[in-house]
Amino acid sequence: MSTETTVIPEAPKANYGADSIQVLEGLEAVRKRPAMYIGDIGIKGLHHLVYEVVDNSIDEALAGHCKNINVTINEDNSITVEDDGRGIPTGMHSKENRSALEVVMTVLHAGGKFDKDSYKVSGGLHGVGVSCVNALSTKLHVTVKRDGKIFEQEYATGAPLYPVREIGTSADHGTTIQFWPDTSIFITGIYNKEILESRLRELAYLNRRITISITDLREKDENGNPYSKTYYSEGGIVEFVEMVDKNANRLPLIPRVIYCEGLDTGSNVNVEVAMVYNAGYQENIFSYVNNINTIEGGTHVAGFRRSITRVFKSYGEKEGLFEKAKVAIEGDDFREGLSAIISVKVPEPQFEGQTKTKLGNNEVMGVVDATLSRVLEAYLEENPKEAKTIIQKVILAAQARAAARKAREMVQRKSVLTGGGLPGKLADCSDKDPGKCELFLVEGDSAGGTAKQGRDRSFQAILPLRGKILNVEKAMEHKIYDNEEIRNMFTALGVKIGTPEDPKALDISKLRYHKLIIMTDADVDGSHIATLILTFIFRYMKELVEQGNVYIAQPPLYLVKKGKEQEYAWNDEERKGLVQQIGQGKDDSVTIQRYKGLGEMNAEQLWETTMNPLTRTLKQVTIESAAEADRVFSMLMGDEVPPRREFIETHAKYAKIDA
Ligand code: 0RA
Repeated sequence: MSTETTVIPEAPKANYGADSIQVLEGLEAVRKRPAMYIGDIGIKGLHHLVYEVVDNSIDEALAGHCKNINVTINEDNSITVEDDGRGIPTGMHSKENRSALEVVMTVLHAGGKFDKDSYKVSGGLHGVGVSCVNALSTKLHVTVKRDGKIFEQEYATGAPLYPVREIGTSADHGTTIQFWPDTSIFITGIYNKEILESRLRELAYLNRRITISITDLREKDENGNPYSKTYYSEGGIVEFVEMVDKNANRLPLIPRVIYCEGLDTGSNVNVEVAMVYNAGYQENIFSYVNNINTIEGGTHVAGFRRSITRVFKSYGEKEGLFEKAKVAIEGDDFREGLSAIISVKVPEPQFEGQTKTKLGNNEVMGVVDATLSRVLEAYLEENPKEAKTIIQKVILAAQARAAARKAREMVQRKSVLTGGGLPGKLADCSDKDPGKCELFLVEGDSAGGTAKQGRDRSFQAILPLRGKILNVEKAMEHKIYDNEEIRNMFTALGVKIGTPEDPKALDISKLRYHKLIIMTDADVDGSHIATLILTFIFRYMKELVEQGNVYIAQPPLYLVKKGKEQEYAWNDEERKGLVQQIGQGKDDSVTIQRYKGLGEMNAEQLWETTMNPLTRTLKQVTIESAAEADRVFSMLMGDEVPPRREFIETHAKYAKIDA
């Protein structure tokens, strides 16, 4: 037997109370209130279990002990995560009088306390550790290769089935964890490989030189080989930012990505930034803290912005490049067409904000600013041609911003002039409580008319939109406010755009409807219009998506009829089922009506199938990953037709079902 003893360092005196409380908190607490530990018990929480285990392997890799991480979705929807790290220590734990492995697997928050020299950087958004995964699994099996031996232990809902035991010898080292999520806790137990893939790919970019693979044993090709993908990035976030722009068909303005990395020894904060300018008008900044996408930003993003503004401004002034600009240059102007990845590793991150994805640690701001500024100053001195190109773009951005502000003020002024500020085409609802009200954005005046007849006017408002709305991805900002359909959306919703301090900020406290429902035809044109509307919302009213206000209506595709009996079908499978059920298998006695447009339904049918909250299905639009959402919108609305067509035809990926 191994004689190794792992000593847990004493907690600092000041923290003693909090620390002992954590240990007292048993795994039973996790099963009682799972959402408190892993966010939710839906699809997100289910996938979070995988991230929680993978994060531990990533920590091993960041400590320099692990090169390969393999994730397998097994046929029974259990998950196996295997790494070639040091292996979880298996020796007797001096205080607990049981194996350290058992302590790591069964005591909340125990994972990080073993290794005082390396802080845990990943640890997930909730950072709850692998014992939580154990608590939420009907069964978990851990295998450790370490010190020439193989050890194992199994658990049921977190309780060990037997003490850690030795089962063989091996010259390798590493940890393998297989777990079976408890389907009496989770709403669904079915894993989605795309969700895992996009997170694993992101992790491979954020933590360069780790090979991360995913295998899905549920999906085999004709030769019986399972679906498998491997992610590895030599260049890390430099390749990440290149990929983000390339996928979105954005052309670089400078030939190579600007990159910096630095470790501040005082605070132990590590900073990495990769940035590049492109010919577009969007700002695409993706920030991460300990591998977590901080969609609300925070002090690291503030430090980044401060550095960009100050360094470019002082360079432009010193070189006399702003003299002919005739407009005041503002901070925003330095970030038009800028794509960047900011990745910081912070020992004790403080997360704030509505979704707890805003970094609060003040010390990080100065570290990011200093690290980036040093590299940017050198870059500008060494690359005068690129420096000039960037500054010229900044000046254009400032001029466009001045034009956009005028256009925006026109939106506000016009809405005041038209009395009450509501667009003439809006059929408003009578209830004034935004929490109860819904606004349907409807494709075309004729479907708009049907919707007006079919709706419940007490809480449902209708705004018909004419034809294709403007593609905001390709238009400059001032053009966007010139567009009548877009102005109507802003004024109907009641949100105000722009404050003197932040001209693009949205004041959503005045939002007049808490559900915004896009209702278009169930064909390719309809999906295109829906994506145009979604793109506009994503770029100009992102907060609405983040708060879960945006939905897509799901009109049926077919009406299956026989005599007086009739049922609706939303897909081909349902249609086939109905033909079986209504026509007893004989589809020639049955009529199938294919709905191509909303206009083919009468008001009653539209209400019954698509608008009545008791019978309809809505898809709620959510942002799982800001980088992925940006990629999709740029791809959909960019110049290249084939990927767009393919995407539209296979349907909106971001949408999840809301009963
Ligand atoms: C505690 C201490 C050490 C490593 C680990 C836990 C560890 C946990 C997991 C979970 C999945 N893979 C893992 N690999 C390692 C440090 C071990 C040492 O000091 O030798």
